[in-house]
Amino acid sequence: MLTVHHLENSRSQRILWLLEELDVDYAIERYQRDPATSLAPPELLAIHPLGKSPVITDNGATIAESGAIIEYLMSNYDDGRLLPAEGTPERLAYTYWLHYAEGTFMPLMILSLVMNRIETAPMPFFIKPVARGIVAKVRGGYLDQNIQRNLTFMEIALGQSDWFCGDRLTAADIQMSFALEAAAVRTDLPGKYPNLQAFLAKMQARPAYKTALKKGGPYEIIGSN
Ligand SMILES: N[C@@H](CCC(=O)N[C@@H](CS)C(=O)NCC(=O)O)C(=O)O
Repeated sequence: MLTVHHLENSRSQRILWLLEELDVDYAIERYQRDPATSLAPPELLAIHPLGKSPVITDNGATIAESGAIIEYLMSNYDDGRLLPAEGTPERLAYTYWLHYAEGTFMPLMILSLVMNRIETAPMPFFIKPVARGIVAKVRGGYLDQNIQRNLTFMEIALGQSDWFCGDRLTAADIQMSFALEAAAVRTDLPGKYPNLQAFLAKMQARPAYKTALKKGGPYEIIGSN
């Protein structure tokens, strides 16, 4: 049976959501983060050499990387519901957002998490101003403007259609879900970007999303600790 190697509070939640939308039977193998470091446990390394989640195993294949997993699931389990037709503008948008989530936006969210952690890390008092100065430089000189530009870009995209690739949900929206949920805890998205907030509310209200949450266990995206 298709198995999702699911790390708590992580990106693999969106794979559970996708499988629920597709109505596919699957098993969940659960993994817990190290409470001190938030890293995945070594057991995940036995499944894939990078030891990250999501990973799925199916019919003898082991597939890592959310975008690759989504492509595999679309090829093998979608009946056309969550994948726009080939050769359409919606399909082009689908390919774009599927890659954009992890290729462009998530590196900004990871850098933001690292900066938050440096700001809040225990350290000798005389190091603090130095660390804070470095964080301020990274934020002021690079990170903040890139985050704002990307949030505005997505806000405009969602002002043009209900979902990222037109008027119906696609698997690219599911790939984008984690990016926006991360932005909701690491940026000023809440209260500032109405289309992004509406997207989050709409996706979180879907029955398949709620079922996946129940099956997946803890799902709280790490903000700063
Ligand atoms: N680009 C990869 C990222 C995978 C990734 O970094 N997963 C995180 C979970 S959100 C993880 O496993 N973190 C635990 C760790 O790094 O030890 C994907 O989308 O699958």
